[in-house]
Amino acid sequence: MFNETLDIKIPDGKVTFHQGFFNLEESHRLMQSLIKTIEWTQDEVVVYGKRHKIPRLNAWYGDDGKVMKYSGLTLEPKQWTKELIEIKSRIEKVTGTNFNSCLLNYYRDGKDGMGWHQDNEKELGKNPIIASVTFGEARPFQLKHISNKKLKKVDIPLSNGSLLIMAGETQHHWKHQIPKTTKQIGERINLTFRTII
Ligand SMILES: O=C(O)CCC(=O)C(=O)O
Ligand SMILES: [Mn+2]
Repeated sequence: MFNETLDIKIPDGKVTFHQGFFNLEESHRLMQSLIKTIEWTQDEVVVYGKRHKIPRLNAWYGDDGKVMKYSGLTLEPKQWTKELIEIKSRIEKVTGTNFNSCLLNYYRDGKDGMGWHQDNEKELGKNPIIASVTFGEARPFQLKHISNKKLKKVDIPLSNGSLLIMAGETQHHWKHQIPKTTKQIGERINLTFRTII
């Protein structure tokens, strides 16, 4: 694994990808501690009046009062752990942003995933900077433009120890997803650091 920064050239958005942002030793250590120390839950959402468990484990950490609202859920943040503070400081240095919250997702295997969405909740402000850290199995992160159907889907393999930064107007014009797969694959943890206003 090598450290490399790539500017992903997309219209109407700004996406930067740092491969090997955390080295192998750090990535392994951080993944193992996150598995143990994070209070993972599997939330339920209500779609057309039916309750569904979301296909992954998740957790919400952050500064006091920075609640997260999605699909009718309101999540109170848990208090930052030592590992989360370590990861947050590292990415704040490169992004020049202070993050006050973090959504964690634990994809246990290929049956876990996340459907097409935008991170455009009004609590995130107009053009949010979202810093996404991955540990474990690499999964394709796909982006599709919302109005311009001529643009091809963008596929970025989010590898172990990588950091992806979405900024500018990305959340207005693009949706993103982590597709499920029938392949036998290992587990993956993703952390998206955000600033809730
Ligand atoms: O797991 C990922 O890489 C994507 C996570 C994501 O889109 C989110 O937490 O909003
Ligand atoms: Mn997202």
